[in-house]
Amino acid sequence: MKTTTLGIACALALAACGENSPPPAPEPPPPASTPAPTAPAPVEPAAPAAEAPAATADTVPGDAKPAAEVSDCSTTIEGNDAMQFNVGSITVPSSCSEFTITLRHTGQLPVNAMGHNVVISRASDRQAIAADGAMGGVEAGYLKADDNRVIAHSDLIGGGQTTSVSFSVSAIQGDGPYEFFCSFPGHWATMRGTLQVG
Ligand SMILES: [Cu+2]
Repeated sequence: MKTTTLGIACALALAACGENSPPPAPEPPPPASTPAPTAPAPVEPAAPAAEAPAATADTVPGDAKPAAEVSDCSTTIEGNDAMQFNVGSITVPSSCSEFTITLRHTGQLPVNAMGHNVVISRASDRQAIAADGAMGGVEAGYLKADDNRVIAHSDLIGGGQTTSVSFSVSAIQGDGPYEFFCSFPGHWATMRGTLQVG
């Protein structure tokens, strides 16, 4: 019956029974009250540095993916959170004078983590366009301003968004081959396909 006795003793002399219950946790120290000189905002997650992709310019891009379905001089393609377009080639009917590519980002990641766009250029210009674009950052849509190697491009979008780009078909009837690709750093390794007039 020691417990009971102790209990009563405690009831009579609360202060003496401190050992039975842990002392109240000390208040957390107040946050350092130095007038916070705004710490440099953490730069947005380092864009995956243009890691050397295994694919080279000589590899046929998107060769394992289906061709885009085209109708009314337009097509809709998809980009996802796994850094993939759903098609590997787009053939523009020669009867079209203008062509529109709509891009749906079917993923959920935000634009600064998994942004996608559609850039149209000569295949031989792709790497330089992407390298220069990477320096512009996400705000610039990962494209250099007024890059005249870019034939056309859409906005850079995040998961759940849709964008589109239109261009004159005559612009891809010159000295190709031409491609569509995503200029987000590192993405073109998997996100590109052929673009031709057929
Ligand atoms: Cu992308």
